Amino acid sequence: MKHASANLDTACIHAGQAPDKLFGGVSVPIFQSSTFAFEDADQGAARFSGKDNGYKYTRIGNPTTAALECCIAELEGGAAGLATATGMAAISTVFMTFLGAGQHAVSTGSVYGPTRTLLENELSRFGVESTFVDTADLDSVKNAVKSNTKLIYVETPANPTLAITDIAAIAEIAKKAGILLVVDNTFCSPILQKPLALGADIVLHSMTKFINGHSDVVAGMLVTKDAGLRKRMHQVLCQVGGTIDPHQAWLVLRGVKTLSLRVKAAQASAMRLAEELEKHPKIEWVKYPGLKSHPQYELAKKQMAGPGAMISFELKGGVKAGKTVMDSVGLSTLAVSLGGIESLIQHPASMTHASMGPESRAQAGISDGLVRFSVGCEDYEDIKADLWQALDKI
Ligand code: LCS
Repeated sequence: MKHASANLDTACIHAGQAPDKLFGGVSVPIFQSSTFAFEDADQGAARFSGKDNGYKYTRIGNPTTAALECCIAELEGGAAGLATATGMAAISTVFMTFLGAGQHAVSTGSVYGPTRTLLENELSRFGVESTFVDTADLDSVKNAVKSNTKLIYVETPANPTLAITDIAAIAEIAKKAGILLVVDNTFCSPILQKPLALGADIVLHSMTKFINGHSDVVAGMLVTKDAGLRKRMHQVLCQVGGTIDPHQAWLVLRGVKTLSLRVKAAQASAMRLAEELEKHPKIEWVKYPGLKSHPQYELAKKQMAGPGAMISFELKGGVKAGKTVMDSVGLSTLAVSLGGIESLIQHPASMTHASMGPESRAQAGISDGLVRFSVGCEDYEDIKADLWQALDKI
């Protein structure tokens, strides 16, 4: 591919994004067309039979979307990408493609709430079984794998506990069992973690988060180690219809150009903020992969290129104190989602992970007082001053 580069800073800007062949536009054109004209009936038939790989209908494929798929596949070091309308569309495509009635998945317990609910409450209606474990504990993963297990699903760092799973070790377990390993890399983005290089078969993203980075798009992406896995998921996605719109794909291409810059800037502030929060008298504990107090600090250092921009903390005074802080921030926005250019704060137990219910949350280690902070790219001192004045209100 033209402009391909092993350097991620460069790849964010150029991968899949060569100047267009028609007029030389430096920005990838938005092919905002639902359908594509055929020169004649034979060409139409050839496109549908697969003899001609030209475009036919945007639910099945689109040039703007293809540029984005190429870009993220290159950033993740994969063979192929498959863009989806949302992160959940990517997740449901994986489950619907590789799980059926009587088959079983093992998943990280502390995953994004709707991922767990999809398996536990919805796919269970179709006979899909699932077991949720602390995937940081390798023995509990080994013990959970059964003869009908088809895939292991890992989110690391996990939302919102920031627990880290050893991807390479889980890949060994999956390989031995002859099953797929799928990793949700949303919290890291390809700038900080490369699950395919560590042995995963499929890596997925909510591109709503760091990859797009501007809190103005919902989108998802699947990247596969080999093209065959993409082909099968594409078949399912085309039938189910969770396709990304070309304009949405273009917005993500625009966002991804600054991915590396944004992740590094936010991460630098997150590191300082986590260190200072840990010393704050009103804080019970802080979870951040860059802190030595994180139970998997060494593993995070080995597996990730940096600790990222997500911090979870618990306040002395529990839920009441947390509410006070969330109602008192000014610069940071009280909103769900994460990985945007702006700092966002939220309460998982009553917001993003409410659908899981209290039992699943307790099993996953999501305490009622946990507050999640997505550090943005504002000036560090401004972020800190705002959070500190909110802490003063407790
Ligand atoms: N995976 C992770 C790790 C997520 O955090 C989310 C969304 C998804 C997948 C689903 O992506 P979506 O369909 O929303 O694009 N996480 C959210 C969160 O923590 N707050 O709001 C959304």
